[in-house]
Amino acid sequence: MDVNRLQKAQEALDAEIKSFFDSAPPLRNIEDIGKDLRKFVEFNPPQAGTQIDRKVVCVTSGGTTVPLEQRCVRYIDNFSSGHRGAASTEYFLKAGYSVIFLYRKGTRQPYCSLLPDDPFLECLEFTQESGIQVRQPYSEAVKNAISEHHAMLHLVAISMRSIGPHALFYLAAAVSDFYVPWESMAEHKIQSGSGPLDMRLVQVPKMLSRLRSEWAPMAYCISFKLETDVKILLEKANAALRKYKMHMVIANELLTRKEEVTLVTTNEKIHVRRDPKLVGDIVEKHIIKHVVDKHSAYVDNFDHKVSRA
Ligand code: 9Z3
Repeated sequence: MDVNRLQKAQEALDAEIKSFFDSAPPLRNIEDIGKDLRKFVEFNPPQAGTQIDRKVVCVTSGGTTVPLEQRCVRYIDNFSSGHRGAASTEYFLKAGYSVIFLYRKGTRQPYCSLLPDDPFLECLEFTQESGIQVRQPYSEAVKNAISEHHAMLHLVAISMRSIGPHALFYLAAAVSDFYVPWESMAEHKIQSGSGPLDMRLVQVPKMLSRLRSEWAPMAYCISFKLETDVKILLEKANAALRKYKMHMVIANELLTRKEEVTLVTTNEKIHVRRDPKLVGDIVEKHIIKHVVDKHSAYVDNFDHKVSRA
């Protein structure tokens, strides 16, 4: 692409991103989130002169919805359960990372996979002696879930930029590719009875390249590529790697996503699968092991370059 066309493409993307953010209703509690963010940064300062081992990962998890009305009655949704993000978070914590878990309400939470789907009804019992208590089979799982959640509550948001290469983005959320801009959205519930619904969805601008080039240029960035047709999966993952300058793209197919994935980087493809013979073995355990190794090598390489400069 020549310089002129490249600049035009940049300007078009800038305009799309601006119109995407302008058309969205303002973020609620933005001040509180900002406060948490600053607290987290102070809690997690890069320590000059010491070998920093504290790494921070931002895990995005669960699906995103596309509202069709401003006073939303209906929305377009996707399948993501949030399992990948929640399970990966557990392994990141085990590996010593601080985690910002950015998830969709109602999707899977770390440390809750052993709890029943309706924890309040299933986990609790009433006894004359001690009133309401956690039933024995769930007591260990509830204890783990409570203690880990408290640790994570601190970690709502962070300025990832300030910790340079120690920051890792692990973008497992299934992000909608299309949305209805706020100004063209019906205010009230769309009425039925007037024939088929004709609605134009606008493409969500890809923020990945912005994340890499401006928002956190030193961070290690991993995105996911999901397809239903395995024949095009690796080709699409490679294209995303190049186009958005990701450090790694994790390729998965809808039906086998809990069994196997391929970690694609510029010079290798690592196929990772869970061992079905091992009880409790999950693919996230293997993914995070490789991710932690790659991120460590990236940080070492970075520190090495800085010390030589
Ligand atoms: C994924 O591919 C995740 O692995 C899954 C996990 C959403 C499949 P579950 O939440 O499923 O455990 O049920 N996430 C990324 C999907 C995505 O939207 N990728 C974009 C794309 O494919 C790139 S950012 O274009």
